[in-house]
Amino acid sequence: MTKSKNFNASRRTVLTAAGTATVAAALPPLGAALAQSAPAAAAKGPKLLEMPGKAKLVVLGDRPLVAETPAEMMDDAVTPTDKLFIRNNGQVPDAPADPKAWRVKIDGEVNTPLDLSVGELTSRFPSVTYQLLLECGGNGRSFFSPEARGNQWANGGAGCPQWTGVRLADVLKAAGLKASAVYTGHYGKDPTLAGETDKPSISRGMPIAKAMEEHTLIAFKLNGQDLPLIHGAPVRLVVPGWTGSLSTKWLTRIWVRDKEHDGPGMGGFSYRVTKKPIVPGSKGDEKDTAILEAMPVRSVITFPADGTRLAAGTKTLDLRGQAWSGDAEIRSVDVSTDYGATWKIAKVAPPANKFAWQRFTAAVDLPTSGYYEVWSKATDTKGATQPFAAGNWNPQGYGANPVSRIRVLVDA
Ligand SMILES: Nc1nc2c(c(=O)[nH]1)N[C@H]1C(S)=C(S)[C@@H](COP(=O)(O)O)O[C@H]1N2
Ligand SMILES: [Mo]
Repeated sequence: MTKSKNFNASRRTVLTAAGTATVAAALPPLGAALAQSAPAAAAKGPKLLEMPGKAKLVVLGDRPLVAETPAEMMDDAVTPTDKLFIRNNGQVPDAPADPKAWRVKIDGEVNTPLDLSVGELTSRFPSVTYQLLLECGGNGRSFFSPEARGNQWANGGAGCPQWTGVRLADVLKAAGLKASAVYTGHYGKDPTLAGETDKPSISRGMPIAKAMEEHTLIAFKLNGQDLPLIHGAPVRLVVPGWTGSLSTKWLTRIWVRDKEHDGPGMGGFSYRVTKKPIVPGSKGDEKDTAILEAMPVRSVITFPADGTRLAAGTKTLDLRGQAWSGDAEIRSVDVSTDYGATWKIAKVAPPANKFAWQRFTAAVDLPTSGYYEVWSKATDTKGATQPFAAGNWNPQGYGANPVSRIRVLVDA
């Protein structure tokens, strides 16, 4: 399929005058769209979520339900609840009859195991509110070539809403960590895909230092409202900046371990990247992997939408986007309209707090009519930057963070 046909295919969803209409459906990931060999498939567009309380997210899978946020829906400073992505590994549990009576256990390497109701949790420990980045470990996976196993996320497996909860550190201190405590193991109430309730659909954990970080929360509110069931009601972990799989929904237990946790989702190639680069598409060696912890630096252009047609005579474009890096702040974002030949420095706002994404804006010149790709590239305070192509291919496809790209057409 040619680039011009691609524009035709997307015209039905795309604005006709600069910055005035909204895009109802996201294009497939850029690489896939341009390589698309079946125009009919592209014209049909992605499957969109139909769920009360949720926006029309792009459905990546039904069983389990996985849905991502199209880039142009990531434009809000604070992610509204309806636009937050969804990632389940099993089924969604039934809504608790009495949320305040829901219990969370803290056991293992602690002096005093705790078994707290949500009521006790919220009355015994101070509540804090932060804007915190939640990002699926597989975010960006679709940019890998060849395709890696798993949900084919573009950049929309991430969001930055406001969370209210108690600090996990306060709860762990109340339980009293033993000297042997080195890792956590998390459990939620969701049945497995097969419907089993006696084993976890996923059970991941983190080093104690991350558990004790002041922004790591047992959260009970999302954007000031009780957590919706789909996002983990009545309580969930929020482990900002690190793989989203640590942010256990429907939280029932934190097992403090004396060694690295070994629940489902900790072994094999799950949430692991290869220690040395391997041939893309090859099998790899499980023994030569390291757990993915912090998510890599990423920027996403959130305005205008990919595939936007700009009115004839448009000479400048006011771009907007979000940028973040799991464990660092954003130092700079550069934007290009000529495939990276030249770059312009974007304006980057400070984060609302640690682990919040940062808004970038730039006015870029479009000297003539015609087709442009607009790229954004973020660099974090540790000096890590986005590569031009997803690197460090690994079998389950973690850590793909190439430059963000949109296509615009200035009509002659
Ligand atoms: N109990 C439970 N918690 C879970 C999951 C799950 O399947 N079960 N999925 C995890 C993954 S992989 C991600 S990316 C985040 C997604 O959170 P969200 O659906 O609220 O966006 O939840 C995490 N917490
Ligand atoms: Mo995830």
